[in-house]
Amino acid sequence: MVFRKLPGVSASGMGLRLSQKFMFLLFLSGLVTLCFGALFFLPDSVRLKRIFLSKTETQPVTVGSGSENDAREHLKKPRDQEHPRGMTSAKGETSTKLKTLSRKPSVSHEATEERLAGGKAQEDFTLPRSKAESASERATASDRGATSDTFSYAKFKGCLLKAPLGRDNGKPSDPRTDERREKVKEMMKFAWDNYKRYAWGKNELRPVTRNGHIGNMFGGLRGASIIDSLDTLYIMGLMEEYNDAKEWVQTSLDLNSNGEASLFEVNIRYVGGLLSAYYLTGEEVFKSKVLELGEKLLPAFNTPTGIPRGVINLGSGTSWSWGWASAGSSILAEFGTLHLEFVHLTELSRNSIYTEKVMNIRKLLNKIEKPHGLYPNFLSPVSGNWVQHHVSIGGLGDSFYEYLIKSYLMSDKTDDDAKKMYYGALEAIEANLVQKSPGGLTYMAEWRGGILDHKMGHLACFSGGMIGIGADDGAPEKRQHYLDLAAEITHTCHESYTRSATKLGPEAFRFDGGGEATATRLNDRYYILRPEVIESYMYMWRLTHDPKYREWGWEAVEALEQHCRVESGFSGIRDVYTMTVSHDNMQQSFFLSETLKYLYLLFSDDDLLPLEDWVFNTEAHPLPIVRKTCLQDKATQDKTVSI
Ligand code: DMJ
Repeated sequence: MVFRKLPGVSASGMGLRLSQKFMFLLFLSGLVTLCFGALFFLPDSVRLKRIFLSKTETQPVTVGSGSENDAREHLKKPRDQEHPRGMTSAKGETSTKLKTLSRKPSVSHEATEERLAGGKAQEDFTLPRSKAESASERATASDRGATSDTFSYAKFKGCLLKAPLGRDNGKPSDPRTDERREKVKEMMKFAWDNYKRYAWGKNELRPVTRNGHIGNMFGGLRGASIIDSLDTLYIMGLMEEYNDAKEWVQTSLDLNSNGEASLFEVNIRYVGGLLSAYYLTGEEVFKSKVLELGEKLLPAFNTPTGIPRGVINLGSGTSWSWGWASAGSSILAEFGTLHLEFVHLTELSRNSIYTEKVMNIRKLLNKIEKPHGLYPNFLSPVSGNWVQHHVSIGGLGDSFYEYLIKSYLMSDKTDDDAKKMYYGALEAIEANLVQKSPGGLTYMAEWRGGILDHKMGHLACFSGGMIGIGADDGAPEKRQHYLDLAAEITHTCHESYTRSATKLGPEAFRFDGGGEATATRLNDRYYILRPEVIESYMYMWRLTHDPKYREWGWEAVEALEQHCRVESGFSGIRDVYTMTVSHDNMQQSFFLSETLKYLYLLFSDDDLLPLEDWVFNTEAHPLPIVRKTCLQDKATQDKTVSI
């Protein structure tokens, strides 16, 4: 039987006309496009979206920022139940696609070193965008005149005024002080030994349950307690422990993580910790690791204004704003706490890109209009405008101010913009935030669009030390005034400790509702081994040598021993006002990096890490003052000799 082909009917056997088939295909492709398109508009929590989109385009898992929401997260819920928080995506600015780079000889010093060391990157020509961008940025920077000389550790050492560890490692001549210092060293060894025994390679120790904690602040990086401890172990002369830590960095610190990290936390703990370990010891491994890590942070700055977002995927370079930060804004204490480390990344790499990134932030902040001269805590990385008018010297604002004065000091007092901005900010803080309580206590209130919140956070207690170290460099007639203010704030913070049952201070204390320097809200009563109050004691001791600061430090040691020391480490407590303590089961890495280091320095002679040569980053990692003229003179001398 012969089938006759009907006119206008396709041969496909579907029985459709060509035009009908075309219409059908058009409809089908429209439907498919619509379905995939719709995925982008689904809320980020929808599972379907996570399945269909690549990981880097979905929302990352992380916790809050280092300045206010960092470590207390674990107090709210059991760690094991931590879950993703919403974030504001910035995928528009930073592509997450893989790019194939053409083979090109590397121009960077660190890459050369890596090749010489038989490093892993030699044959890897398919790099994620983050790598690609920073490689091209690097090339641009060197085109723009990054110096060709390499960093010389010997020259750097030659430009220090004093030996970093002093004459006798800072050993005090007074036997009682020496005994106290030995006690702090024992505490460090105890904290470290337990971390090593139960949590080696994890980020923190959980001292009650005797296991490790990883968390989600560091984007898959591990060993936060190791990196944070390197310099403390070294200055305390705990050399066996320091060597274990160094070996771990050599063999196990893997920077090729692909997780979402807090730019701020990675910078202050990992970059800061590795930098100071390098400057103190001259061990090349710390330098090569920190340069490798520094490069991974650069894509966070790829925003319309160059103000980085809070969260970065260390593998892809994609960055996000914290979901809790209003309208996709960046946090002052986070993007304002990069300067010290980034200047040193430029020093070590001889690549100006790092300094350019932070100078750009500085320029924007300098230019932008400030309400009453104050710097609000939230800024849009897209428009470069403030997002709301909450000002605080505590969480969300704190270390921005600290880094202004420390940038000036670290520049060998040449960075005049930093100086001007610091004293301008301090003047505005004094005019708007500094208060005196009816009981005569000086404190820093918070400012919400002109309305004062009479609360001071533990975090804000660093400001005693900050105002103290800046006292010498403002107007000469204000020197004593600044020293007095620094002493008053430190006194108030000490009061917040003495007014509690445990003699440890709460997370936040208030000056309204009848009380003074006391937490009135239940959820402000915890203490998580934070350093800020002790940090101010240390600076005030160095500046005044008033013995009360050492006594106050010793009170803190006794309280830590009594309430925070558990069988296998140190733990934060949930309520400083009750003697039947409940432990939070967390030995924060900053306890090893800051709290114990500041205590040790408090009971040491001033020539251990002298302030003439070193500034401490906000995680207490000492960074050397950059003596440009001296370094240049030394370079000229070298040339003369070699001619
Ligand atoms: C540390 O990580 C740093 O001091 C940071 O600036 C604020 N929070 C903690 C300590 O409290």
